[in-house]
Formats: sequence, C-alpha cells, structure tokens
Amino acid sequence: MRAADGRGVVGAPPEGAIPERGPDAVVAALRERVEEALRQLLRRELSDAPPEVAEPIRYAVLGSGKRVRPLLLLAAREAAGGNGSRAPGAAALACSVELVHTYSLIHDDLPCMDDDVLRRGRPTLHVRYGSGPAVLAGAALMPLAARTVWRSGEELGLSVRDRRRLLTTLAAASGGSGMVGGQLGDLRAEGRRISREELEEIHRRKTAALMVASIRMGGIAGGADPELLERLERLGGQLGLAFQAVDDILDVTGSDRQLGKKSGRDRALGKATYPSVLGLEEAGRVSRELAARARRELSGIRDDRALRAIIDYVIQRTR
Ligand code: GRG
Repeated sequence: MRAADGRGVVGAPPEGAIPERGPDAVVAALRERVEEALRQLLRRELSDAPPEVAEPIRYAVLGSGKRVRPLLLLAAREAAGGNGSRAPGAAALACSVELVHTYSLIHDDLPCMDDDVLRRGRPTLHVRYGSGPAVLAGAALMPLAARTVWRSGEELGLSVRDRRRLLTTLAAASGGSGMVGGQLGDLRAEGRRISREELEEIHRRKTAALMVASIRMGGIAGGADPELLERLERLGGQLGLAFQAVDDILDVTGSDRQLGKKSGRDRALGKATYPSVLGLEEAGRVSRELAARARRELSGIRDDRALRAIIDYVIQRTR
C-alpha cells in the first residue's frame, strides 16, 4: 500500500509482509507467491534444457500441489524476522524445497516404487511421458534445487557460511538418513505389522525430515538464533507427523476426485499407516494431538501468524 506521493502509508505493514487476514487468506497469499516464483524459476532455468526434459519438469512442478513445504520456509523466515516474503530471493529459496519434494513424488509414483497413476488430479509423470523421462526429470530436479538454494541465498544477501548451512540442511533431509531412508522403511514395512514407534520413525524420515528442513532453512534465511532454530525444528517435526497422519486418514476417507490421487492405495499396497496401526479414530486423535504440540512451540515466537495458519491448514485440509 503506497500513498499518492509514493511514501509508505503510516501504519501499513512493511512492504512484502504477510497481510493481516484470516488463516486461509494467509496461506493463499503465500501460495500465490510460491506459484509465481516457480513459474519464473522454470522459465529461467529450463530455457537451455532439451524439451524432452523441460516439458516433463514443467508438468510435474507446475501441477496443483499444496506447496506446504515452501509455505513453511517462508513462514519460518518471517517468524525469524526476515523482512517480507517479497524480498528478492525469498520465494525462490522456498521453491528449492518444492523441487526436491516434486522429485520425490515423481520417483515415488514409478512402477518400481508405489506404481501410482494419478497425482495432483492428472496422470502421473511416467504415465504421461514414460518411465525414462520421469526418472530423468526427477534426477534433474535435485541439482536444480541445489543451484536454486545457492543463487537465492546470494540474492537474499546471505553469507557463504549460511548458504552452506542451507545446502547441507536440504541435502541431509533428502538423503539416506532422511527422505530416501524413510522411503526404504516404508517399502520394507509393506504387509507387516509394526508398532507406532516404528511407524513414526519411518514418517519422521520420509515426510517430516523435508518439512523440518524447510522450516530450518526459513529460520536460517531469517537470521534465527540457535534457540529459535531448535524450536522451529521441533515444531516442524510434530507438524510433519501430523501432516502424514492426516494424509493417511484422507487415503481412507477421501475420494479420488477430492484428493487428486487414487484413494485407498495404502490399503491396497499393505502400507503401514496411522489408521492401519492405530485405527481410524485413534489416528484422528493423534493427528490433533501432534498439531497441538506443534502449536505449543509457537509460544516463544513473536511473529507466528503464518506458521499458525499453516498448522491449522495442515490439520483441517481435505486434500
Ligand atoms: C531415489 C528411487 C528414489 C526414491 C527417492 C521416492 C522417495 C525417495 C521418497 C518418497 C517419499 C515421499 C513421497 C514422501 C512424501 C509423502 C507425502 C505425504 C507426500 C504427499 O505430499 P503433499 O500432500 O503433495 O504435500 P502435494 O501434491 O500437495 O505437493
């Protein structure tokens, strides 16, 4: 908001700050920034890539994802005092975690993994373009994510040390001790009865690790001190599990149309899920408890509006 003479209006929020509105509007406004940044990023970064790779990447990345991980990064950056999600580089940095997430979905859907045919309301990438292009598109997204972290960190004016911290955070969460390790645990647990502890260990790696990394990266980019970073990471860990619990519940209760992917797949594949381990009702109670624990971590955070809105969104979502 600007006065006619171009000066800021007295009392108006700083330029780029998340507007003062209800939780849904806060999430929607942040998501719009992420969508625009993703379009811009792919326009720039894929201009030289062969169309056989560029087109599948665009198809996968620009599908109708919920963008929860980049939203978390932007919200955590604001919580740490970063100056507005419109700051040059902020939304681009947030895109980096969405690129990693998209790669994981592409590979997760492959016939050699979960063999899924529907994703984000459309045929999965290998169904649309074939398994070869899907593997290549997924593989290309990882280095693109790393490059995006480095470039956007530079744009944000972050030190080389902080940019390295961002990169190592993302790499650790995506690799064998994070998402890939969780995927292995998930595949190994198929058709087996496991305990809640074992289930949560899988989900901590498979799903929560990238959410924790997103939040930590936002904190680093916003200049969070070690204490705040730890609090943000604890919040991310609880929220990541809550997110997965809701995901598992929706797989039982939702329709293909509502979810944009085939429902009932977890049961068909014999996956270990919150409802299969705890029952549907208890899974619902646990998801709310996890979200409540995530909310409790907000107590030491001054600007918690966006994080609070995302927690509410994650637990109330219907897709
Ligand atoms: C190297 C072969 C190979 C595999 C990589 C595939 C993989 C490792 C890991 C996959 C783990 C995975 C898919 C985790 C995500 C779990 C999850 C809840 C996904 C759904 O996320 P949403 O609901 O999806 O945020 P949208 O479509 O909204 O972005």
